Amino acid sequence: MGVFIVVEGPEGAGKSTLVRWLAARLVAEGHQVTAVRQPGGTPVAEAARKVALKFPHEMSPVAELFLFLAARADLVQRVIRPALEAGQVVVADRFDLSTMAYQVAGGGLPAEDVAHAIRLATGGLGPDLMLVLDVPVEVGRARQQAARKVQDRFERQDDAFHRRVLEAYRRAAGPGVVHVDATQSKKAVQDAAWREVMAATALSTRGVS
Ligand code: Z5A
Repeated sequence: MGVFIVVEGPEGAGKSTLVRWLAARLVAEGHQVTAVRQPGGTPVAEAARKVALKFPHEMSPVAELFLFLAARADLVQRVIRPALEAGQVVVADRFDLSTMAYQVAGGGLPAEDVAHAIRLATGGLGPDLMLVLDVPVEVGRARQQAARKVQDRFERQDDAFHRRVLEAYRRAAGPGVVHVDATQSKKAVQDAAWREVMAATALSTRGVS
């Protein structure tokens, strides 16, 4: 069985940047790596992503939840599980904690019901290591603006929504959960993340041990 690493955090925290860097570093160390983003990564998941993020009309919160979970179910079954079974390191940009942060803390859906639905979608698959990048809402927004990112439905939500999302990330705890101060330089974030990857997953520097 391979190793499953998830990078989580609010918008503009630097998740995609870190996932790209971790994947490249792991490959350079001799590992086989699959990097994925959520929602996305299969034809069904990319189609669900388009509707979940770009649909111009109102959508019921439960419909939105199931779009994210449809995307995740397909990605887990068709990409993540096969890669782990082949002994690869899977690095994911977002996973279940995003759903608990955005749809539950942000959107107000009931936590227990959503947790059940997530288990159905993933078959209970969880990461070996979850790096939660922490940045204040204003810092993340400023980074997105500097990068000229086109806003999606979530980025247009009000500040109160984004603060609830951030608080949910800050409360995250449990086996394998590590919080990283992502206001630091990219290099400092990468160094901190790499230390955690080494410590938590017992990866050798040449191939999975
Ligand atoms: N969503 C949901 O509601 N429920 C779910 O279950 C799931 C997702 C899975 C996905 O959007 C949306 O889906 C997301 C939640 C919702 N909503 N929003 N908004 P996405 O994939 O399009 O966007 P994102 O995940 O929020 O990505 P992002 O805005 O691009 O943020 P990021 O990946 O964390 O940041 P980045 O692209 O790596 O970096 C942003 C900029 O900052 C870039 O110019 C970097 O060069 C720069 N950067 C990165 N790190 C640093 C540091 N350390 N210092 C300075 N500058 C930095």
